[in-house]
Amino acid sequence: MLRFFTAGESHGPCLTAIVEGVPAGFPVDVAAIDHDLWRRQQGHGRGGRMAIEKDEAAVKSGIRWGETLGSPITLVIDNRDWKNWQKKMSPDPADRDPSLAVTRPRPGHADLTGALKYHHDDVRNVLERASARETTARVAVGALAKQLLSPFGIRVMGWVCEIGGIAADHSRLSAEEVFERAESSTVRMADPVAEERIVAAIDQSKKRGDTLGGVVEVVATGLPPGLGSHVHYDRKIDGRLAGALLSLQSAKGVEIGLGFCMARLAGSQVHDEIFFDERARAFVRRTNNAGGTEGGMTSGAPLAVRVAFKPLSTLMSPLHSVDLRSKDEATGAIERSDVCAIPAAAVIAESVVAFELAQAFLEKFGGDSLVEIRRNHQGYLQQIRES
Ligand code: EPS
Repeated sequence: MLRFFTAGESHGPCLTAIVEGVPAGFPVDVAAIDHDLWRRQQGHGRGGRMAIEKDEAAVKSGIRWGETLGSPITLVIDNRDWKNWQKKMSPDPADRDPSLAVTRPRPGHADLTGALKYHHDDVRNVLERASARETTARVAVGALAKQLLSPFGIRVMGWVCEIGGIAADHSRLSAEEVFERAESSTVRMADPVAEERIVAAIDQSKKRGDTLGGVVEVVATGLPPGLGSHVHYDRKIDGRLAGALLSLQSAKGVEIGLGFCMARLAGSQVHDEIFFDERARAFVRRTNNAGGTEGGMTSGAPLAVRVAFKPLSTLMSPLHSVDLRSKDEATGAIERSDVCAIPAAAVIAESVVAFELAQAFLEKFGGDSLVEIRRNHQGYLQQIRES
């Protein structure tokens, strides 16, 4: 089974990911991992940290001469900011300095609940790991996952749909066109008119000491029918995608295909009718309202998932809070942060989807090497063509 762990604090020495269950013989381009790490750092609305960091993955195990060995792959991304935090984040008890404690929890962050649950009276003990800096490791893992999917023609693409209630109009573009154009957009979308309004909204939000959330979309193409399964709750691809996406910092909602809109329409308006294309000898649909999943399995149509992210909870004009120790009225602590990280969230969601799909893909076509998996994949596609 493909699985991974991440470790590391936001201002610790590094972030580490260990990916286990990667079969042997897959070519890995580390520069492509670094490119995704770079993409995660971009976007209008990012804060001072991104000027300090230059995220790059160092491969510590599992890859030799550009190919996976079948052993666990360890990726390490150094935090350049660590040099400014060595004492504050030191494991050495001699460095303890109670005057550095953060005691004013920020509404919306993990601060208060984490402090109560783990019995901390210094919120830094919670916020360092709760920080979305952890997604750096998840993007590295996702970039690797994409390289497990690409030999089979599967592509995973993410972009921004809306920020601060201002939505992009992508209705006349194909997924590939949206993706390509969004790559050169400062808010990762393919609508220059909406982009201009959003950049202004982010700038205004910054002036007010406020933050903005938004919605991102991920589309995956080239998927075979049948990843995931209808037979049990924890094998359903929809649930696995939604669970993984909702585990992202600030994520508050996930919808697949028409999603919540479907609830307001009649069955005859939403379900994708089935036809048979004699020439291609394949079942086809003329619509994809289901967003590429039916019965907990990929249908073979493009997967389309959207994720809603709340605005970041670190406000430069902070909200009402209470001091953890004195219980006095206070305002939430101010940490250096971003005004809007939705363009980065699109890259992160893309990475998370890539991992979940790679896991389901290897489950279906599993084997110990690329050669074996290729044979299984081709055999299955032929079986479908002949059925
Ligand atoms: C970061 C994500 C955010 C940033 C962090 C870097 O994390 P959080 O969820 O804690 O707000 O704030 O930057 C800093 C903590 C900093 O010192 O600027 C990321 O995506 O790398």
